[in-house]
Amino acid sequence: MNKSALIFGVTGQDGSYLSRLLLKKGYVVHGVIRRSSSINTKRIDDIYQEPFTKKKYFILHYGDVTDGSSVFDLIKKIKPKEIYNLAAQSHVAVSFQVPEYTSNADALGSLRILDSIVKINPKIKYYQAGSSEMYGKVQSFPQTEKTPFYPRSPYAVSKVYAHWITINYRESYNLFACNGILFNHESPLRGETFVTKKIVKALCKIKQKKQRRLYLGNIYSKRDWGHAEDYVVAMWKILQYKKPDDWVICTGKQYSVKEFINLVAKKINLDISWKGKGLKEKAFSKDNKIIIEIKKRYFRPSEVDNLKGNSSKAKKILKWKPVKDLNNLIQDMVTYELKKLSNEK
Ligand code: NAP
Ligand code: G4F
Repeated sequence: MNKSALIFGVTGQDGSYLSRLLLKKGYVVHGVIRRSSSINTKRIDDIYQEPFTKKKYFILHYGDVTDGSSVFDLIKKIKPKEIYNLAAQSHVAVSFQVPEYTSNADALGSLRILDSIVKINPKIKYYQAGSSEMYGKVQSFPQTEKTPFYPRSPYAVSKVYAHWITINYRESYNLFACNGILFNHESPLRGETFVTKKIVKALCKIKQKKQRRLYLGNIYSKRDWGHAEDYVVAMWKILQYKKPDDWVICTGKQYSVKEFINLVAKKINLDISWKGKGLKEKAFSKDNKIIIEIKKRYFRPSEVDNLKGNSSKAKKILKWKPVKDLNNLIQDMVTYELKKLSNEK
């Protein structure tokens, strides 16, 4: 009998990598997609199976974590062994623009799934996609499972709710419900408006003279960036461990956004030099043209300046460690972007 998993958020970066991992492991994977006016399944199109395929191992269903009845009905119909809740309005800056929707999806979405599990089958294992954003204004350094949270955005506050409701349901109803506290993870499939993807995409285009300028916000915040391909392995391991628990998943290395830009520029042999300070700071090309400008509109009402995790617990107990470092990550992202540009010729 194949194991079955249900992924909320299957069309996202992590949903795509996780689906591939589970399919490789012989799972039947059910994914929840939302209706949208234009098709948004490009990250999973290559593993999609026609509805008429006889033996289906990748099955998509319409649903939405803001719609409790669809959540309940899907879990009841599919009866999966494992549920991965990756569904979220996951952009921190956007969460200040749509705080109520973000809270509904990111906080109450988790509650809806957990409550359905209790009512349908409390043996279903549950993974909650928690975030290092929950540490926000960091209270200790580096951050571990014991570091207190200090969320700094509607997104992060919602994730803190999801974290604690997962623990509460675990303790109240004896659920196998786990929190992964994942630090930033990127890949060629990263959403276009997250800073790493925005930088790689723009610098590759600038190098080929297909774009003139890149506009960014705070380039002095620091992040612990890993590769999504490694992080979905951690999600799976978390649900295979003998008991439910909460886990920090990170690389333990930290770089600023500016350092990330310099590394990408070096990788594609783009000469850049920086001049000025604050909003007047700019990056120039070899021929003295402005290629990067800082714009106030990309700053957040409150920023998370400094994230760096410690995943010793996952390393020791789950035997998880990242395989790809920042150099591998940048290489993968750059290769993907350059190939895409050459296909556009
Ligand atoms: P992502 O690319 O933005 O994907 C989010 C997924 O959630 C998409 O499939 C999206 O569907 C879906 N979704 C959004 N609202 C939904 C709703 N109301 N009902 C059902 N599905 C909904 O995010 P990601 O980078 O893969 O991250 C996966 C999860 O991990 C998210 O919960 C994120 O907050 C969390 N996380 C991410 C990171 C990171 O660095 N990537 C770090 C820590 C935690 P559409 O395609 O239809 O929009
Ligand atoms: O790439 P970002 O938007 O990621 P952020 O805010 O760290 O959130 C991501 O990681 C979290 C895990 O810690 C996830 F939970 C969350 O879902 C998401 O995946 O921004 C990174 C940094 C920030 O400090 C931001 O202010 O880059 C800075 N930044 C500077 N200029 C920018 C820009 N961010 C974006 N998105 N766009 C800019 O132009």
